[in-house]
Amino acid sequence: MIMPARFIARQLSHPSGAIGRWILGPLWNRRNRALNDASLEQLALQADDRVLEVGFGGGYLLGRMSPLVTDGFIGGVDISAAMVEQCRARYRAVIQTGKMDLKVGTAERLPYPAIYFSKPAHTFSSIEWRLPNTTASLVNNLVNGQMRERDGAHGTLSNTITTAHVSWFVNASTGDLHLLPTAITVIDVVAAPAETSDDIDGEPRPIGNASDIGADEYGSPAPLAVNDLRVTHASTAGNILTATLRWTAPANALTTTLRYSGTLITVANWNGAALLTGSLHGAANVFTATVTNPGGMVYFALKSRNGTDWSARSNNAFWPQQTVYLPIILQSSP
Ligand SMILES: [Ca+2]
Ligand SMILES: [Ca+2]
Repeated sequence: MIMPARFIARQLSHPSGAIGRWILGPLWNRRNRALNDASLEQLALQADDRVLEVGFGGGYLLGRMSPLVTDGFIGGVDISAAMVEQCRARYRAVIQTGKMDLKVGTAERLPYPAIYFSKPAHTFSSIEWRLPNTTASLVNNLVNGQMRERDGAHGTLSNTITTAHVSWFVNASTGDLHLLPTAITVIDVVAAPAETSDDIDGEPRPIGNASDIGADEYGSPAPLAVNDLRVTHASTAGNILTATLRWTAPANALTTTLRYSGTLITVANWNGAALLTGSLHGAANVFTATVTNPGGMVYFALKSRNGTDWSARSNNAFWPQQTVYLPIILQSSP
């Protein structure tokens, strides 16, 4: 068969259709067999590994890896829809078990945006910065592959971890890459850049004592301050005041702490106000306080906690409440 040189070159860069399927597939396999055998040896695959091959071509390495990765997962990405179609047919049985998935894509635009692969089958980069005259700042990245420059670009790295471990994440096999509390290598160890005020969940950074490395900030944000604390019922017996307090419980609150004082409770004097309860459930929205009335006003305020972080102080509720009636002004006709 004679083909124009330009046509062959185009087929090699992006095989398609019958020619790609029947000629270039087997050709690629033969040419790359030695390279693929070397890759396979380097990988030292375990049964439960998660492997990604970028540019699987005729699928030779997929076939070599499949019997070894019996309890894991093999992902494959190739730029050629024809090669993907051919290999899907060839490995239909494995694909039907859910242990292999082949997609059209490129290394630059992987169709696995949130999947942890324990062993990329060919060396590719988790993050690259490229093009001359580029100066990149790469901060607080958590990856499990190399990061590198291309084409003469410049980059400065800080707080980079390239050895992310599968055990640090909630469920890497399903793409849930939220951090587990055991990921102590990356939790509460850095300051987030000023431009990065939230995490991949849209939750504010930091949560806990400091920010975390990677896309996820572990934990729940501090509860919002309660702003509708009020006394809904009160009675006195001698100098004992019994007051029912109500409020709207904020999200993320695990515990609620209530205090009272004979003076307005401020941020500065919060710790000096007398403790009513420090162990009320975060979802509670009512509390009956029994206090000795020092005479004059009694002020109440609360803070909520998500386990580690406090909310701001609530508004003050107070007793006795004073009801002010505005005068009615009649406008008389002249
Ligand atoms: Ca944190
Ligand atoms: Ca988060």
